[in-house]
Amino acid sequence: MGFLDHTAYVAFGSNIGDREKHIKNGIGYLQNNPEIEVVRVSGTYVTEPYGYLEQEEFLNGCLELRTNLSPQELLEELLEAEQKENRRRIVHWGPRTLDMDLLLYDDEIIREPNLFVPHMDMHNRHFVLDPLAEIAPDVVHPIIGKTIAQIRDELDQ
Ligand code: PH2
Ligand code: MG
Ligand code: MG
Repeated sequence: MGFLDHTAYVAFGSNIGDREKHIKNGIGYLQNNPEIEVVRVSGTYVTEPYGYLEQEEFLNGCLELRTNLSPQELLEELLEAEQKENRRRIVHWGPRTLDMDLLLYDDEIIREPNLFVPHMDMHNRHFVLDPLAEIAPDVVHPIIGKTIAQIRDELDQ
């Protein structure tokens, strides 16, 4: 086996407290793991709440990483990063200090009770597709069969 063989994309978001700090800490937590290399981070985007509207604006972005962790192991790291930033789950889709979602893991399709990859709603969300298109425009969505840039461009049509 090689080293850091897999490529994954993660979406991050925050809409409570010091949003930049929560995001910076979350990314730092991943960077401190020897089995993860964060290779690219998008800019941060100010976005209107989607789905559950009675909440503050978000900061959102995406990152690319290389890893030897399995998708389930990587998911655990993301949840741990959220917990370190005192994430409390009260309202589904509601306000959060830090959200880190696994979007893509190589071109794998995973349908497990606690993990859907590709993320099941990523293709409908500007707050995911805009930053993701910044760092990975040519990556192909393994179910839709189109690039991230194409999916983003077609979203409002
Ligand atoms: N996350 C949600 C629900 N709504 N809206 C924005 N703008 N950004 C998010 O990250 C977000 C959301 C559930 O994960
Ligand atoms: Mg989310
Ligand atoms: Mg989440």
